[in-house]
Amino acid sequence: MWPEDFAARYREKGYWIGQTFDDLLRESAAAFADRVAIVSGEQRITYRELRNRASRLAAGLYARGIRPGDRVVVQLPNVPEFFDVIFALFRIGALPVFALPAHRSAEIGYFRSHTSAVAFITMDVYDGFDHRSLAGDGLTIVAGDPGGFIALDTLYSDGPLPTGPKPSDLAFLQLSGGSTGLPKLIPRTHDDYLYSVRASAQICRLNQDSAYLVALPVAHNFTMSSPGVLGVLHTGGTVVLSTTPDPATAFPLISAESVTITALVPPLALVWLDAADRTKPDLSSLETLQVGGAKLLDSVAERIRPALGCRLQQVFGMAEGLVNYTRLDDPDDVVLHSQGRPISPDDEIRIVDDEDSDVPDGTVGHLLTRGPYTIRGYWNADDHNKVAFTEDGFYRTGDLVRRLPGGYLVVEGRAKDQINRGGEKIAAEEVEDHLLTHPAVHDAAVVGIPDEYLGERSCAFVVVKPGVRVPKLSEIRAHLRDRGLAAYKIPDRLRVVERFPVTGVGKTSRRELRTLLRELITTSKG
Ligand code: OOB
Repeated sequence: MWPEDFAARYREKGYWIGQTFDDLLRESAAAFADRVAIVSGEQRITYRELRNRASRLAAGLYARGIRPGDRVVVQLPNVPEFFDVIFALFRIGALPVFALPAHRSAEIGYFRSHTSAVAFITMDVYDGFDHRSLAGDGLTIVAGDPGGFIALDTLYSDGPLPTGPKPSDLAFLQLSGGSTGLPKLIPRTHDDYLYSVRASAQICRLNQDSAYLVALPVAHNFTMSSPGVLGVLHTGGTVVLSTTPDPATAFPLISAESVTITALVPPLALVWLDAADRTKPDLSSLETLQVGGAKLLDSVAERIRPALGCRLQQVFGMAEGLVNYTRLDDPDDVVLHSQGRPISPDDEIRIVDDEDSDVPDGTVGHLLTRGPYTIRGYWNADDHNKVAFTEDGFYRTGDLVRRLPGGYLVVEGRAKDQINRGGEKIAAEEVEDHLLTHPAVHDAAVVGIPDEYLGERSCAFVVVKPGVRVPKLSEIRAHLRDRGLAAYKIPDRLRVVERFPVTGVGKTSRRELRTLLRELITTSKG
Protein backbone atom coordinates (compact mmCIF):
# COMPACT_ATOMS: atom_id res chain seq x y z
CA MET A 1 0.00 0.00 0.00
CA TRP A 2 0.99 3.62 -0.36
CA PRO A 3 3.34 5.21 2.16
CA GLU A 4 1.54 7.65 4.47
CA ASP A 5 3.06 10.80 2.93
CA PHE A 6 1.82 9.77 -0.53
CA ALA A 7 -1.60 8.85 0.81
CA ALA A 8 -1.84 12.23 2.56
CA ARG A 9 -0.90 14.04 -0.65
CA TYR A 10 -3.44 12.10 -2.73
CA ARG A 11 -6.15 13.03 -0.23
CA GLU A 12 -5.09 16.65 -0.03
CA LYS A 13 -5.18 16.97 -3.80
CA GLY A 14 -8.72 15.62 -3.87
CA TYR A 15 -7.96 12.37 -5.65
CA TRP A 16 -8.97 10.14 -2.75
CA ILE A 17 -12.24 11.57 -1.52
CA GLY A 18 -13.20 8.90 0.97
CA GLN A 19 -15.83 7.26 -1.22
CA THR A 20 -16.64 3.54 -1.28
CA PHE A 21 -18.37 1.59 -4.05
CA ASP A 22 -21.44 1.45 -1.87
CA ASP A 23 -21.37 5.25 -1.55
CA LEU A 24 -21.14 5.53 -5.33
CA LEU A 25 -24.22 3.38 -5.86
CA ARG A 26 -26.14 5.11 -3.07
CA GLU A 27 -25.34 8.56 -4.48
CA SER A 28 -26.29 7.53 -8.01
CA ALA A 29 -29.49 5.83 -6.82
CA ALA A 30 -30.46 9.07 -5.06
CA ALA A 31 -29.58 11.34 -7.96
CA PHE A 32 -30.82 9.21 -10.87
CA ALA A 33 -33.43 6.95 -9.18
CA ASP A 34 -35.77 6.30 -12.09
CA ARG A 35 -33.27 6.51 -14.89
CA VAL A 36 -32.22 3.29 -16.56
CA ALA A 37 -28.91 2.01 -15.22
CA ILE A 38 -28.68 -1.31 -17.06
CA VAL A 39 -30.18 -2.69 -20.25
CA SER A 40 -29.90 -6.39 -20.97
CA GLY A 41 -32.12 -7.79 -23.71
CA GLU A 42 -35.69 -6.90 -22.75
CA GLN A 43 -34.68 -6.12 -19.18
CA ARG A 44 -34.28 -2.49 -18.05
CA ILE A 45 -33.07 -1.89 -14.52
CA THR A 46 -33.32 1.55 -12.93
CA TYR A 47 -30.77 2.96 -10.51
CA ARG A 48 -33.22 2.53 -7.65
CA GLU A 49 -33.81 -1.11 -8.58
CA LEU A 50 -30.11 -1.80 -8.95
CA ARG A 51 -29.43 -0.50 -5.46
CA ASN A 52 -32.29 -2.54 -4.00
CA ARG A 53 -31.15 -5.69 -5.75
CA ALA A 54 -27.59 -5.21 -4.53
CA SER A 55 -28.66 -4.55 -0.92
CA ARG A 56 -30.95 -7.58 -0.86
CA LEU A 57 -28.29 -9.80 -2.36
CA ALA A 58 -25.78 -8.46 0.19
CA ALA A 59 -28.13 -9.54 2.97
CA GLY A 60 -28.50 -12.99 1.39
CA LEU A 61 -24.76 -13.48 0.93
CA TYR A 62 -24.13 -12.29 4.47
CA ALA A 63 -26.72 -14.75 5.77
CA ARG A 64 -24.81 -17.48 3.93
CA GLY A 65 -21.71 -16.57 5.90
CA ILE A 66 -19.81 -14.23 3.58
CA ARG A 67 -18.02 -11.75 5.83
CA PRO A 68 -16.00 -8.52 5.46
CA GLY A 69 -12.56 -9.27 4.05
CA ASP A 70 -13.57 -12.68 2.63
CA ARG A 71 -12.51 -13.39 -0.93
CA VAL A 72 -15.11 -14.52 -3.47
CA VAL A 73 -14.14 -15.65 -6.98
CA VAL A 74 -16.61 -14.04 -9.41
CA GLN A 75 -16.86 -15.42 -12.91
CA LEU A 76 -19.80 -13.91 -14.73
CA PRO A 77 -20.26 -12.84 -18.34
CA ASN A 78 -22.06 -9.65 -19.41
CA VAL A 79 -25.26 -10.23 -17.40
CA PRO A 80 -27.11 -7.89 -14.99
CA GLU A 81 -26.38 -10.23 -12.08
CA PHE A 82 -22.73 -9.19 -12.35
CA PHE A 83 -23.67 -5.78 -10.94
CA ASP A 84 -25.84 -7.17 -8.15
CA VAL A 85 -23.01 -9.47 -7.12
CA ILE A 86 -20.19 -6.96 -7.11
CA PHE A 87 -22.14 -4.21 -5.36
CA ALA A 88 -23.42 -6.74 -2.82
CA LEU A 89 -19.88 -7.89 -2.08
CA PHE A 90 -18.67 -4.28 -1.93
CA ARG A 91 -21.48 -3.51 0.53
CA ILE A 92 -20.39 -6.34 2.80
CA GLY A 93 -16.72 -5.48 2.35
CA ALA A 94 -15.98 -8.92 0.88
CA LEU A 95 -13.50 -8.88 -2.02
CA PRO A 96 -14.50 -10.06 -5.48
CA VAL A 97 -11.66 -11.84 -7.27
CA PHE A 98 -12.41 -11.08 -10.92
CA ALA A 99 -12.09 -14.08 -13.21
CA LEU A 100 -12.87 -13.97 -16.92
CA PRO A 101 -15.51 -16.20 -18.53
CA ALA A 102 -12.71 -17.85 -20.54
CA HIS A 103 -10.98 -19.17 -17.43
CA ARG A 104 -11.14 -22.87 -16.72
CA SER A 105 -10.21 -25.15 -13.83
CA ALA A 106 -6.49 -24.33 -13.88
CA GLU A 107 -7.15 -20.63 -13.37
CA ILE A 108 -10.25 -20.81 -11.18
CA GLY A 109 -8.68 -23.45 -8.94
CA TYR A 110 -5.61 -21.29 -8.53
CA PHE A 111 -7.57 -18.11 -7.73
CA ARG A 112 -9.58 -20.05 -5.19
CA SER A 113 -6.59 -21.56 -3.41
CA HIS A 114 -4.28 -18.55 -3.68
CA THR A 115 -6.91 -16.26 -2.13
CA SER A 116 -8.45 -18.87 0.22
CA ALA A 117 -11.78 -17.88 -1.29
CA VAL A 118 -14.91 -18.80 0.65
CA ALA A 119 -17.19 -18.80 -2.37
CA PHE A 120 -17.33 -19.03 -6.16
CA ILE A 121 -20.07 -17.18 -8.02
CA THR A 122 -20.61 -18.16 -11.64
CA MET A 123 -23.25 -18.86 -14.28
CA ASP A 124 -24.69 -22.17 -15.44
CA VAL A 125 -23.69 -22.56 -19.07
CA TYR A 126 -21.97 -19.93 -21.15
CA ASP A 127 -20.52 -20.22 -24.62
CA GLY A 128 -21.11 -23.96 -24.59
CA PHE A 129 -19.26 -24.54 -21.33
CA ASP A 130 -20.83 -25.69 -18.07
CA HIS A 131 -19.29 -23.43 -15.43
CA ARG A 132 -20.78 -25.46 -12.61
CA SER A 133 -18.09 -28.03 -13.42
CA LEU A 134 -15.58 -25.56 -11.95
CA ALA A 135 -17.13 -25.80 -8.47
CA GLY A 136 -14.69 -26.57 -5.68
CA ASP A 137 -14.55 -26.32 -1.91
CA GLY A 138 -16.67 -23.61 -0.37
CA LEU A 139 -19.97 -22.18 -1.55
CA THR A 140 -20.80 -22.37 -5.23
CA ILE A 141 -23.48 -19.91 -6.25
CA VAL A 142 -24.93 -20.05 -9.74
CA ALA A 143 -26.77 -17.47 -11.84
CA GLY A 144 -29.30 -19.47 -13.87
CA ASP A 145 -29.93 -23.19 -13.40
CA PRO A 146 -28.10 -24.08 -10.17
CA GLY A 147 -27.79 -27.81 -10.95
CA GLY A 148 -27.52 -28.81 -7.29
CA PHE A 149 -25.58 -25.74 -6.17
CA ILE A 150 -26.99 -22.56 -4.64
CA ALA A 151 -29.20 -20.53 -6.97
CA LEU A 152 -28.21 -16.86 -6.93
CA ASP A 153 -31.90 -16.01 -7.46
CA THR A 154 -32.86 -17.44 -4.08
CA LEU A 155 -30.42 -15.29 -2.11
CA TYR A 156 -32.08 -11.88 -2.53
CA SER A 157 -33.62 -11.21 0.89
CA ASP A 158 -34.02 -8.77 3.75
CA GLY A 159 -31.69 -9.15 6.66
CA PRO A 160 -28.90 -7.64 8.73
CA LEU A 161 -25.71 -6.30 7.20
CA PRO A 162 -22.33 -5.51 8.74
CA THR A 163 -20.87 -2.01 8.89
CA GLY A 164 -19.46 -1.30 5.45
CA PRO A 165 -15.77 -1.12 4.53
CA LYS A 166 -13.60 1.98 4.84
CA PRO A 167 -12.60 3.85 1.65
CA SER A 168 -8.97 2.95 2.26
CA ASP A 169 -9.79 -0.78 2.48
CA LEU A 170 -9.21 -3.20 -0.36
CA ALA A 171 -12.26 -3.39 -2.60
CA PHE A 172 -11.35 -6.30 -4.89
CA LEU A 173 -8.57 -8.32 -6.51
CA GLN A 174 -8.10 -7.86 -10.25
CA LEU A 175 -6.06 -10.16 -12.46
CA SER A 176 -2.69 -9.36 -13.87
CA GLY A 177 -1.86 -10.57 -17.36
CA GLY A 178 1.33 -11.76 -15.72
CA SER A 179 4.69 -12.72 -17.11
CA THR A 180 5.84 -15.27 -14.56
CA GLY A 181 4.60 -18.73 -13.59
CA LEU A 182 1.31 -18.08 -11.88
CA PRO A 183 -1.04 -15.15 -12.40
CA LYS A 184 -0.64 -12.32 -9.92
CA LEU A 185 -3.52 -10.63 -8.16
CA ILE A 186 -3.86 -6.88 -8.04
CA PRO A 187 -5.26 -5.35 -4.84
CA ARG A 188 -7.27 -2.18 -5.46
CA THR A 189 -8.80 0.05 -2.80
CA HIS A 190 -12.12 1.90 -2.98
CA ASP A 191 -10.29 5.24 -2.79
CA ASP A 192 -7.74 4.62 -5.51
CA TYR A 193 -9.98 2.83 -8.00
CA LEU A 194 -12.85 5.27 -7.72
CA TYR A 195 -10.49 8.16 -8.35
CA SER A 196 -9.55 6.55 -11.67
CA VAL A 197 -13.23 5.95 -12.44
CA ARG A 198 -14.36 9.54 -11.77
CA ALA A 199 -11.40 11.06 -13.57
CA SER A 200 -11.92 8.74 -16.55
CA ALA A 201 -15.61 9.63 -16.75
CA GLN A 202 -14.64 13.27 -16.91
CA ILE A 203 -11.93 12.76 -19.54
CA CYS A 204 -14.42 10.79 -21.64
CA ARG A 205 -17.15 13.41 -21.01
CA LEU A 206 -19.72 10.94 -19.80
CA ASN A 207 -23.08 12.38 -18.77
CA GLN A 208 -26.63 11.24 -18.08
CA ASP A 209 -27.27 10.75 -21.77
CA SER A 210 -24.26 8.50 -22.26
CA ALA A 211 -25.03 4.91 -23.20
CA TYR A 212 -22.05 2.57 -22.96
CA LEU A 213 -22.11 -0.73 -24.84
CA VAL A 214 -20.34 -3.53 -22.96
CA ALA A 215 -18.89 -5.58 -25.80
CA LEU A 216 -15.72 -6.86 -24.07
CA PRO A 217 -15.98 -8.96 -20.89
CA VAL A 218 -17.41 -6.74 -18.16
CA ALA A 219 -14.91 -7.89 -15.52
CA HIS A 220 -11.88 -6.64 -17.45
CA ASN A 221 -10.33 -3.46 -16.11
CA PHE A 222 -10.87 -1.61 -19.41
CA THR A 223 -14.61 -2.35 -19.47
CA MET A 224 -15.05 -1.83 -15.77
CA SER A 225 -13.30 1.46 -15.17
CA SER A 226 -11.84 3.18 -18.21
CA PRO A 227 -14.41 4.78 -17.81
CA GLY A 228 -16.42 1.65 -18.40
CA VAL A 229 -19.50 0.54 -16.55
CA LEU A 230 -18.48 2.14 -13.27
CA GLY A 231 -17.84 5.49 -14.94
CA VAL A 232 -21.32 5.29 -16.44
CA LEU A 233 -22.98 4.35 -13.15
CA HIS A 234 -21.17 7.23 -11.48
CA THR A 235 -22.52 9.76 -14.01
CA GLY A 236 -26.07 8.49 -14.38
CA GLY A 237 -25.80 7.09 -17.89
CA THR A 238 -26.92 3.68 -19.14
CA VAL A 239 -24.95 0.46 -19.38
CA VAL A 240 -26.03 -1.64 -22.37
CA LEU A 241 -24.96 -5.26 -22.07
CA SER A 242 -24.10 -7.36 -25.08
CA THR A 243 -23.33 -11.03 -24.65
CA THR A 244 -20.98 -10.91 -27.61
CA PRO A 245 -18.88 -8.28 -29.41
CA ASP A 246 -20.02 -9.71 -32.76
CA PRO A 247 -21.19 -6.88 -35.08
CA ALA A 248 -24.35 -8.84 -35.95
CA THR A 249 -25.44 -8.38 -32.32
CA ALA A 250 -23.61 -5.17 -31.41
CA PHE A 251 -24.59 -2.99 -34.39
CA PRO A 252 -28.38 -3.39 -33.94
CA LEU A 253 -27.95 -2.77 -30.20
CA ILE A 254 -26.08 0.46 -30.89
CA SER A 255 -28.91 1.83 -32.96
CA ALA A 256 -31.74 0.44 -30.79
CA GLU A 257 -30.29 1.80 -27.54
CA SER A 258 -28.66 4.94 -28.99
CA VAL A 259 -25.26 3.85 -27.73
CA THR A 260 -22.80 6.76 -27.52
CA ILE A 261 -19.58 5.05 -26.49
CA THR A 262 -18.02 1.60 -26.47
CA ALA A 263 -14.64 -0.07 -26.05
CA LEU A 264 -12.89 -2.71 -28.14
CA VAL A 265 -9.53 -4.42 -28.48
CA PRO A 266 -7.76 -3.89 -31.84
CA PRO A 267 -8.71 -7.20 -33.54
CA LEU A 268 -12.39 -6.53 -32.80
CA ALA A 269 -12.09 -2.99 -34.09
CA LEU A 270 -10.91 -4.54 -37.35
CA VAL A 271 -13.89 -6.93 -37.41
CA TRP A 272 -16.26 -3.99 -36.86
CA LEU A 273 -14.60 -1.96 -39.62
CA ASP A 274 -14.90 -4.79 -42.13
CA ALA A 275 -18.51 -5.49 -41.13
CA ALA A 276 -19.43 -1.80 -41.35
CA ASP A 277 -17.91 -1.53 -44.82
CA ARG A 278 -20.06 -4.48 -45.92
CA THR A 279 -23.34 -3.82 -44.14
CA LYS A 280 -23.48 -0.01 -43.78
CA PRO A 281 -25.20 -0.11 -40.36
CA ASP A 282 -26.81 2.89 -38.68
CA LEU A 283 -24.27 3.84 -36.03
CA SER A 284 -25.20 7.53 -35.99
CA SER A 285 -25.56 7.68 -32.19
CA LEU A 286 -22.01 6.43 -31.64
CA GLU A 287 -19.71 9.30 -30.68
CA THR A 288 -16.61 7.55 -29.36
CA LEU A 289 -14.95 4.22 -30.02
CA GLN A 290 -12.27 3.46 -27.48
CA VAL A 291 -9.58 1.03 -28.55
CA GLY A 292 -7.01 -0.41 -26.17
CA GLY A 293 -5.51 -3.50 -24.59
CA ALA A 294 -2.99 -3.95 -27.38
CA LYS A 295 -1.31 -1.74 -29.93
CA LEU A 296 -3.60 -0.34 -32.60
CA LEU A 297 -2.02 -0.16 -36.03
CA ASP A 298 -2.02 3.29 -37.64
CA SER A 299 -3.68 1.85 -40.74
CA VAL A 300 -6.59 0.55 -38.66
CA ALA A 301 -6.82 3.75 -36.58
CA GLU A 302 -7.21 5.78 -39.77
CA ARG A 303 -10.20 3.75 -40.96
CA ILE A 304 -12.32 4.32 -37.84
CA ARG A 305 -13.90 7.69 -38.50
CA PRO A 306 -14.56 7.08 -42.21
CA ALA A 307 -16.11 3.65 -41.62
CA LEU A 308 -17.92 4.07 -38.31
CA GLY A 309 -18.56 7.81 -38.30
CA CYS A 310 -17.30 8.26 -34.74
CA ARG A 311 -14.15 9.52 -33.11
CA LEU A 312 -11.39 7.23 -31.93
CA GLN A 313 -9.97 7.32 -28.44
CA GLN A 314 -6.84 5.27 -27.78
CA VAL A 315 -6.56 3.77 -24.31
CA PHE A 316 -3.32 2.34 -22.98
CA GLY A 317 -3.97 0.96 -19.54
CA MET A 318 -3.13 -1.81 -17.16
CA ALA A 319 -5.01 -3.47 -14.33
CA GLU A 320 -2.12 -2.51 -12.02
CA GLY A 321 -3.23 1.10 -12.36
CA LEU A 322 -1.93 3.63 -14.89
CA VAL A 323 -4.33 4.45 -17.71
CA ASN A 324 -3.51 6.77 -20.62
CA TYR A 325 -6.09 8.30 -22.93
CA THR A 326 -5.95 10.40 -26.02
CA ARG A 327 -8.22 13.33 -25.18
CA LEU A 328 -11.44 13.92 -27.10
CA ASP A 329 -10.25 17.24 -28.51
CA ASP A 330 -6.72 16.14 -29.36
CA PRO A 331 -5.60 16.74 -32.95
CA ASP A 332 -5.92 13.76 -35.33
CA ASP A 333 -2.19 13.23 -35.42
CA VAL A 334 -2.09 12.58 -31.66
CA VAL A 335 -5.24 10.43 -31.65
CA LEU A 336 -4.12 8.30 -34.57
CA HIS A 337 -0.47 7.91 -33.66
CA SER A 338 -0.15 7.88 -29.87
CA GLN A 339 -1.56 5.82 -27.03
CA GLY A 340 -2.52 8.85 -24.99
CA ARG A 341 -1.30 10.48 -21.81
CA PRO A 342 -1.93 9.62 -18.16
CA ILE A 343 -5.17 10.38 -16.33
CA SER A 344 -3.59 12.26 -13.46
CA PRO A 345 -1.11 15.11 -13.06
CA ASP A 346 0.28 12.97 -10.24
CA ASP A 347 0.90 9.93 -12.42
CA GLU A 348 4.67 9.85 -12.34
CA ILE A 349 6.21 8.48 -15.50
CA ARG A 350 9.82 7.41 -15.90
CA ILE A 351 11.26 6.02 -19.10
CA VAL A 352 14.55 4.29 -18.41
CA ASP A 353 17.28 2.19 -20.00
CA ASP A 354 18.34 -1.28 -18.83
CA GLU A 355 20.29 0.32 -15.94
CA ASP A 356 17.25 2.29 -14.72
CA SER A 357 18.70 5.61 -15.91
CA ASP A 358 16.24 8.03 -17.45
CA VAL A 359 16.41 8.35 -21.23
CA PRO A 360 15.75 11.63 -23.08
CA ASP A 361 12.25 12.30 -24.45
CA GLY A 362 11.77 10.66 -27.81
CA THR A 363 14.00 7.69 -26.93
CA VAL A 364 12.46 4.27 -26.38
CA GLY A 365 12.85 2.87 -22.87
CA HIS A 366 11.17 0.89 -20.12
CA LEU A 367 8.06 2.50 -18.69
CA LEU A 368 8.01 2.82 -14.89
CA THR A 369 5.11 4.45 -13.11
CA ARG A 370 3.87 5.48 -9.71
CA GLY A 371 0.73 7.40 -8.78
CA PRO A 372 -2.58 7.75 -6.98
CA TYR A 373 -4.20 4.65 -8.51
CA THR A 374 -1.19 2.45 -9.34
CA ILE A 375 -0.56 -0.39 -6.89
CA ARG A 376 2.61 -0.59 -4.84
CA GLY A 377 2.66 -4.39 -4.82
CA TYR A 378 0.78 -7.53 -5.87
CA TRP A 379 -1.31 -9.42 -3.36
CA ASN A 380 0.76 -11.81 -1.21
CA ALA A 381 3.72 -11.83 -3.58
CA ASP A 382 6.66 -10.40 -1.63
CA ASP A 383 9.38 -12.03 -3.72
CA HIS A 384 7.87 -11.06 -7.04
CA ASN A 385 7.24 -7.52 -5.79
CA LYS A 386 10.97 -7.04 -5.31
CA VAL A 387 11.45 -7.35 -9.07
CA ALA A 388 8.17 -5.91 -10.29
CA PHE A 389 8.59 -2.63 -8.37
CA THR A 390 11.54 -0.32 -7.77
CA GLU A 391 12.65 0.38 -4.23
CA ASP A 392 10.89 3.70 -4.31
CA GLY A 393 7.63 2.16 -5.43
CA PHE A 394 7.54 2.53 -9.21
CA TYR A 395 5.77 -0.30 -11.03
CA ARG A 396 7.87 -1.86 -13.79
CA THR A 397 5.22 -2.16 -16.51
CA GLY A 398 7.37 -4.25 -18.87
CA ASP A 399 6.26 -1.97 -21.70
CA LEU A 400 8.69 -0.18 -24.00
CA VAL A 401 7.53 3.34 -24.75
CA ARG A 402 8.64 6.68 -26.12
CA ARG A 403 7.43 10.05 -24.84
CA LEU A 404 6.17 12.78 -27.18
CA PRO A 405 5.78 16.46 -26.38
CA GLY A 406 2.83 16.99 -24.04
CA GLY A 407 3.55 13.76 -22.22
CA TYR A 408 1.86 11.50 -24.77
CA LEU A 409 3.20 7.95 -24.89
CA VAL A 410 3.77 5.71 -27.87
CA VAL A 411 3.98 2.00 -27.09
CA GLU A 412 6.91 0.58 -29.05
CA GLY A 413 7.13 -2.95 -27.72
CA ARG A 414 7.44 -5.08 -24.66
CA ALA A 415 10.24 -6.37 -22.47
CA LYS A 416 8.10 -8.66 -20.29
CA ASP A 417 7.71 -12.35 -21.11
CA GLN A 418 4.12 -11.98 -22.04
CA ILE A 419 2.24 -12.58 -25.24
CA ASN A 420 -0.49 -10.10 -26.11
CA ARG A 421 -2.90 -12.11 -28.19
CA GLY A 422 -5.22 -9.39 -29.42
CA GLY A 423 -5.52 -7.91 -25.92
CA GLU A 424 -5.62 -11.25 -24.09
CA LYS A 425 -2.45 -11.61 -22.07
CA ILE A 426 -0.53 -14.88 -21.82
CA ALA A 427 2.42 -15.41 -19.46
CA ALA A 428 4.95 -17.53 -21.38
CA GLU A 429 6.14 -19.24 -18.24
CA GLU A 430 2.68 -20.29 -17.10
CA VAL A 431 2.06 -22.14 -20.38
CA GLU A 432 5.57 -23.63 -20.39
CA ASP A 433 4.95 -25.09 -16.93
CA HIS A 434 1.85 -26.83 -18.26
CA LEU A 435 3.67 -28.05 -21.39
CA LEU A 436 6.34 -29.67 -19.23
CA THR A 437 3.72 -32.00 -17.77
CA HIS A 438 3.19 -33.66 -21.16
CA PRO A 439 4.87 -37.09 -21.09
CA ALA A 440 6.74 -36.50 -24.37
CA VAL A 441 8.00 -33.00 -23.56
CA HIS A 442 11.57 -32.58 -22.33
CA ASP A 443 11.68 -28.78 -22.49
CA ALA A 444 9.40 -26.01 -23.74
CA ALA A 445 9.48 -22.31 -24.55
CA VAL A 446 6.50 -20.26 -25.62
CA VAL A 447 6.91 -17.14 -27.74
CA GLY A 448 4.68 -14.62 -29.46
CA ILE A 449 4.89 -14.48 -33.22
CA PRO A 450 3.59 -11.55 -35.27
CA ASP A 451 0.09 -11.98 -36.62
CA GLU A 452 -1.70 -9.69 -39.02
CA TYR A 453 -5.03 -9.98 -37.26
CA LEU A 454 -4.31 -10.55 -33.55
CA GLY A 455 -1.03 -8.66 -33.38
CA GLU A 456 0.53 -11.80 -31.95
CA ARG A 457 -0.19 -15.50 -31.72
CA SER A 458 1.58 -17.99 -29.52
CA CYS A 459 4.00 -20.64 -30.66
CA ALA A 460 5.26 -23.45 -28.44
CA PHE A 461 8.80 -24.66 -29.11
CA VAL A 462 9.26 -28.11 -27.72
CA VAL A 463 12.22 -30.45 -27.26
CA VAL A 464 10.96 -34.03 -27.20
CA LYS A 465 12.33 -36.69 -24.84
CA PRO A 466 14.64 -39.22 -26.50
CA GLY A 467 12.93 -42.27 -27.97
CA VAL A 468 9.36 -41.02 -27.73
CA ARG A 469 7.00 -40.25 -30.58
CA VAL A 470 6.83 -36.60 -31.55
CA PRO A 471 3.44 -35.23 -30.42
CA LYS A 472 1.15 -33.39 -32.82
CA LEU A 473 -0.15 -29.87 -32.16
CA SER A 474 -3.64 -31.29 -31.65
CA GLU A 475 -2.32 -33.64 -28.96
CA ILE A 476 -0.47 -30.87 -27.17
CA ARG A 477 -3.55 -28.68 -27.30
CA ALA A 478 -5.77 -31.46 -25.97
CA HIS A 479 -3.33 -32.04 -23.14
CA LEU A 480 -3.42 -28.39 -22.09
CA ARG A 481 -7.20 -28.27 -22.39
CA ASP A 482 -7.46 -31.35 -20.18
CA ARG A 483 -5.33 -29.57 -17.61
CA GLY A 484 -8.03 -26.89 -17.52
CA LEU A 485 -6.12 -24.07 -19.14
CA ALA A 486 -8.16 -21.23 -20.70
CA ALA A 487 -8.43 -21.61 -24.48
CA TYR A 488 -6.69 -18.31 -25.28
CA LYS A 489 -3.52 -19.55 -23.54
CA ILE A 490 -3.29 -22.75 -25.59
CA PRO A 491 -0.53 -22.39 -28.20
CA ASP A 492 -1.64 -21.69 -31.76
CA ARG A 493 1.42 -23.37 -33.22
CA LEU A 494 3.95 -26.01 -32.35
CA ARG A 495 7.56 -26.30 -33.44
CA VAL A 496 9.48 -29.37 -32.41
CA VAL A 497 13.24 -28.76 -32.28
CA GLU A 498 16.09 -31.09 -31.44
CA ARG A 499 17.63 -28.75 -28.93
CA PHE A 500 17.27 -25.14 -27.97
CA PRO A 501 19.76 -22.67 -29.42
CA VAL A 502 22.39 -21.32 -27.05
CA THR A 503 24.16 -17.98 -26.98
CA GLY A 504 27.89 -17.41 -27.42
CA VAL A 505 28.80 -18.27 -23.84
CA GLY A 506 26.81 -21.46 -24.03
CA LYS A 507 24.35 -20.42 -21.39
CA THR A 508 20.92 -19.02 -22.12
CA SER A 509 18.43 -17.26 -19.96
CA ARG A 510 14.82 -18.12 -20.65
CA ARG A 511 14.31 -14.61 -21.97
CA GLU A 512 17.23 -14.82 -24.41
CA LEU A 513 16.05 -18.24 -25.45
CA ARG A 514 12.60 -16.91 -26.26
CA THR A 515 14.14 -14.08 -28.27
CA LEU A 516 16.28 -16.52 -30.26
CA LEU A 517 13.33 -18.76 -30.97
CA ARG A 518 11.14 -15.85 -31.99
CA GLU A 519 13.82 -14.74 -34.43
CA LEU A 520 14.08 -18.27 -35.76
CA ILE A 521 10.41 -18.50 -36.55
CA THR A 522 9.98 -14.99 -37.94
CA THR A 523 12.98 -15.30 -40.28
CA SER A 524 12.08 -18.80 -41.48
CA LYS A 525 8.39 -17.79 -41.85
CA GLY A 526 7.74 -21.30 -40.59
C1 OOB B 1 -5.40 -3.51 -20.24
O1 OOB B 1 -5.00 -4.05 -19.05
P1 OOB B 1 -4.21 -5.44 -18.86
O2 OOB B 1 -3.86 -5.48 -17.44
O3 OOB B 1 -5.02 -6.55 -19.46
O4 OOB B 1 -2.91 -5.36 -19.76
C2 OOB B 1 -1.97 -4.33 -19.62
C3 OOB B 1 -0.94 -4.38 -20.73
C4 OOB B 1 -0.04 -3.17 -20.79
O5 OOB B 1 1.01 -3.25 -19.88
C5 OOB B 1 0.41 -3.24 -22.24
O6 OOB B 1 1.40 -4.22 -22.39
C6 OOB B 1 -0.81 -3.70 -22.97
O7 OOB B 1 -1.59 -4.41 -22.00
N1 OOB B 1 -1.63 -2.60 -23.51
C7 OOB B 1 -1.37 -1.92 -24.65
C8 OOB B 1 -2.41 -0.97 -24.80
N2 OOB B 1 -3.27 -1.12 -23.76
C9 OOB B 1 -2.77 -2.12 -22.99
N3 OOB B 1 -0.35 -1.99 -25.53
C10 OOB B 1 -0.37 -1.14 -26.58
N4 OOB B 1 -1.34 -0.22 -26.78
C11 OOB B 1 -2.38 -0.10 -25.94
N5 OOB B 1 -3.34 0.82 -26.16
O8 OOB B 1 -5.12 -4.01 -21.32
C12 OOB B 1 -6.18 -2.25 -20.14
C13 OOB B 1 -6.57 -1.77 -18.91
C14 OOB B 1 -7.30 -0.59 -18.81
C15 OOB B 1 -7.62 0.09 -19.97
C16 OOB B 1 -7.23 -0.38 -21.20
C17 OOB B 1 -6.50 -1.55 -21.30
